Parts: sequence; structure tokens; C-alpha cells
Amino acid sequence: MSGYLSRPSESRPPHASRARLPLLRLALALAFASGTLGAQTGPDTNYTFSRVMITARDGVKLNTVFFVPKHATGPLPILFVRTPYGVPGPNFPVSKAYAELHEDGYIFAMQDIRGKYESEGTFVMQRPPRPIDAGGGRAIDESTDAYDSIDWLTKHIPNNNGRVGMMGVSYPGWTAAMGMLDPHPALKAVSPQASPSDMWIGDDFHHNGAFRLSYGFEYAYMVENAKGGSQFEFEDYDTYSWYLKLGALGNIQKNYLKDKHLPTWDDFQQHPNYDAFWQRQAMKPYLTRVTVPTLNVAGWWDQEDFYGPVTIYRELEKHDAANRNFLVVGPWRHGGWRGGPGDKLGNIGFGAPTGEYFRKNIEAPFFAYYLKDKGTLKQPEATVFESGGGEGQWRTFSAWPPKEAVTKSLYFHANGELSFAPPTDAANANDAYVSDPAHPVPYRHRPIEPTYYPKGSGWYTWLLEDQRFVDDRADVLTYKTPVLDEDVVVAGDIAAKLFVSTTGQDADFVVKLIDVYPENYAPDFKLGGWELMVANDVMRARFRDSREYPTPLVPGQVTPVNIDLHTQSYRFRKGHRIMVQVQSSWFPIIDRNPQTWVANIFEAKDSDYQAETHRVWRTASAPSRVEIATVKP
Ligand code: PG9
Repeated sequence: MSGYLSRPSESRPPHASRARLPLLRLALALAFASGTLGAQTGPDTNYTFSRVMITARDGVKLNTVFFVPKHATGPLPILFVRTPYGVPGPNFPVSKAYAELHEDGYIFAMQDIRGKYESEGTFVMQRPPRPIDAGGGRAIDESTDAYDSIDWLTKHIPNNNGRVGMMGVSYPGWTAAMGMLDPHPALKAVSPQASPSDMWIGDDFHHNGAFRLSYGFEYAYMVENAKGGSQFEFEDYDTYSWYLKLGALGNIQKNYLKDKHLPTWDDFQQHPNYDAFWQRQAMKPYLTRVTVPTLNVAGWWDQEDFYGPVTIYRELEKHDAANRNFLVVGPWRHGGWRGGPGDKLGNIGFGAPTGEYFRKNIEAPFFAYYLKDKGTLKQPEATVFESGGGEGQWRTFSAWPPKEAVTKSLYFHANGELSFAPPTDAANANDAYVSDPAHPVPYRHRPIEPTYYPKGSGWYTWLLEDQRFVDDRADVLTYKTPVLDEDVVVAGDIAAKLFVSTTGQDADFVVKLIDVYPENYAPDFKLGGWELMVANDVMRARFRDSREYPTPLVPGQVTPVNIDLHTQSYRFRKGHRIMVQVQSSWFPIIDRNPQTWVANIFEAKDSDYQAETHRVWRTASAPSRVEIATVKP
């Protein structure tokens, strides 16, 4: 969740109820913390505010607000956002929140999706698309709700030009993508931004079947505990302690939720594998044609949904005969492109105002071209920001991943060495560590505040934290190249190919590709030796051969485990080193693997969680490595 596109941010309309106040306060704090909206006490004088209930085809009424420019000189297109986080009230500072689009002139419409805030109906987390022809024309999903609403908006808002664009970040990005499935004829352009596409493979709730515990629990509670949203109240500030004391996963229901049932938590417990439930919810099967021009937007350091937007782009691309499907990726956290200059994230600088650039030079021209016939569109196929060493540049490609990229392997060697030369050892070359579920590796510096803690949380920038904090742990393996004597430029896909064995029957493997800054770093002394994650992910080894039908590891047997580390555009600069870390816990963003065989980890007992010894092999026949797509420096 991020930014004011996904969580409109100011005072509620008079019909606001007290039940949603905690989330509202959270939304307020986050939007204003970005410093871009500033304080606003009254309505935006440039716009007239209206609120209506739009009736969907099954009779359910959807709460919708719209802001119409007061001084328009002609008909304007509508930009439409559908959100589960509450629509804004009359005091929303439209012209600040959407400054670049405001300059061009649009009608802005926002809607509570069904079952949330002031909309009627039942909320279903990422409601899967309805079967075609279901319900005799009255079956609904987010696509039909978008359709019915666009129909109403174009017929009733005076002086609109009959064209609609949809946009949004994350959940609202997903609702925008759903709007494209059976698009209303007036829908002429869509920008799904950080939209999840598969909650089991790579977005908010799991990565490769490993459960995103802290996010999954806290989000499900926030969205489903009350119609308007509320936050779980932890007894500890450091949630690492809280989740560790919790013990087995089932204790959340038993000791905290008790008789209360959150539908999404129930789903987590009942569907640990990639079964029909997750397959039906995933977007891939539905992305079979490009129905409207699509601007897919992702952030390289998105802590929530990076897999989603890149996957949506790639799926649509297979059907993009008319060349209307585009990809933009910048050096951003989840939604970070929506506000502020975007020249820095956490402690890492990029040397350019990337957020401003995106809003002004990519997003605004995209909508202006398709919704207002303004200008000619010079949008390249893929526009990606190549960062590295505190600087960066926008690069454009005719395909992503770039066709000209060459895959190279970084192999693991003895004494923590990493090199482009494969290992030659015949046998028994491995590095071992004990992974103890009683002492899991923290995923970020402690204390780990609740995810969306309104008084500040490291959540938003944890992917850029200095990884030195785990260097000295005996359960983290570290491999490093010598100091680079020339730049190594990654442009395209990254994958880990591990060969592992264990004394147990299951294990998680986390692989992190890291840029190690020089110790004495003149441009910014405090970044000396910084270990910046460039790519990462986790694989729950039971799913190595099948997502649907997990199988135990055979103790002592060397087994290949492949991990998709996604994609990047990054320059490892001369004078830096490349590092790879391997570990078997990442807590509490990932739940602990019991490491013994338990068919459903949600049903594991405390005694099932056992310390086990894992080995990562580096022989000629089991050459563990990280593969990177490279282009010439
Ligand atoms: N990452 C959030 C989310 C999207 C969809 C489902 C569940 C969570 C969000 O920022 O909206």
C-alpha cells in the first residue's frame, strides 16, 4: 500500500464513520509524510466536488466521488481510480496530488470498491474474474464494476469527452488492470502501477510458496477486521519478538483471532499450496489480449509488488501486435513514483529526480495522447532507470528483457569467493550452516515496527538497508568478488541456481545479490562499505519441483533449487564488489520453515520446528551460482 493514489488522504466526507478512523489516520500520516501534499484545510478551489452512488448491474451501489475542473475550456477526459482504501473527501488537494495531470486538465473520479468504506456489497480480497457468461448478465467482478461505473460516469458527468483512463498503485493498480479485461468502449488507456499479479508466486502474500507472514497477517487484519480498516495492536514494538514468541503459525488463530474469522487468513491456512484457489486469483490466465494501451509501472525496490507489474507487462507483451503495451521501472519503493522528486531512497541517491521525470515525461504524455489526442507518443517499449553507485540514468530498450543481453554466471567458491570462473572441485566442496527456527535471521534491522506503523516504519525502505547487519551470522553464507576493475552492467533477468542438501526434509533458501560499496567512499563517506541489495528472493524448497504438489527433501541428497531473482537494470561500478548472500530464514516477513516435514505448515506444532544443517555445494557437477543478464558497459 502506498502513496495517495492508493490511499486518498484527507478529511472524510460527513458520512465517514468512526469505525475506520485508525486506517484513516494511517493514510493521513503516510500521505503527508511524503511532504508533497502539504497542509490543506479547505476544498481545492480549482475543482468542484461531487459524490454519487453508482448502481452496478446486480443492484449494489458503489460510493463514487469526482472532482471537475472549474475552469475547463472544453470537454475533458476522466481519470478513474477504484480503491479499497477509502475515497477522498471534498478537501482532497487534487491539484497537488496529481500536479502534472492537473496541468493538462482531467476530471478525477474515485470509487470505493464493493464492500469497502461507503460502498455496498461484499468485499472479496482480489475477487477472481467471473466465469464468462455466469449469472445471466448479473454476475459481477471488478471488471464489470469498472464497466458499469465508466458507463455511468461518461453518461452523467457534464462536459466529459467520452474517454476514460484508469490508474492506481497496488490494489488500485490491480483494479485498473481488471478494468481492461472486458473494457468499456470508453476506456482508452490504463496504467496499472505496482499491481500484484500472483499472490502465491511473487507478490504480497507469498514468494514461491513461502508465506509472507508479517505482511499477510497485518494486511488481512487491516482490510478485513473492519469494513473501513483497522490495525492489529501488537504487544511489542519489535514485531520480530512478537512473531517469535507467537511460535507455531496456528497460534495466530488460536491465541489472537480466536473465534473471529478473517476470510483471507482462513484462505492462507486452507491453501498452503498453489491450488485452484490461487490459480484462479492469479492474473496470468486472463491476460490474453491487449485491449487498451497499457503503461505498466514498477519500482526496483518495491517491498510489496514487483513481480506483479513485470509479469503483467510480459504476459500482455505476448499479444501486443499493435505495440501499445509499455514498461517503466524506476528506482522506487512501492508507489514511490507518485510523490516527491524520487532522487533518493533510504540512504541511496540516484542523482536525478526520477519520480518527477516519470510523472511529467512519461505518465502525463501517455494519458494526454490517448485521452486528449495531444502530441505524438514517443513512448519506448521499455524505459528503465539504471542505478548504481549513487548515480543513474534512464535507458530505453526495444524489448525487456533486452535481446542483446548476455547471461553470465557468478559461481560460489571456497573461502567466500565469487567469480565468473566455474568451480573445478570434484567432490565434497560445500559450505554448511545450521538454520535454527528458534533464532531466525531478521529480514531488516531490529526493532521491526508493525508494517504500516503510523509513527514511522522501516518497511518502506528495508530493501535498501545495509546488509552488513547479518554478515557476521554463522547462518548466513557470503560470497564476494574481488574489487571490480571495470563496470559490470546488469540489464535483464537474474536467477540463482543452487545445489543444496540438508539434514532435514524442507528448507527455505534466500538469495541476495548485493553491491558492496568501497570502504572509503569519497562521494558519501557514510556509505563506505554499504551492502546494497540489488536483487533477492526466497524459495521454499518443498515447491522446487511442483507448486501444486510439494515434496520433502531427501536428507543428505544434493538437490538443485532454482530461484527467480527477477530482473534489474543496475551498474556495479569499478571499485565496488559483487556479493551474494545465502540464508534460510528472513523473519518475520517470511514465516519460519519447520524444516521437518509437515504437510501444511499452518498446522505445524511448536515441536515440528527443528534446527537443521544445510549445505550449499560448489563442485564441478553441482556449481551453485547466480546468473545475471549483462550488457556492455
Ligand atoms: N500491496 C497492497 C496490496 C495489493 C493487493 C492486495 C493486497 C495488498 C497495496 O499496497 O495495496
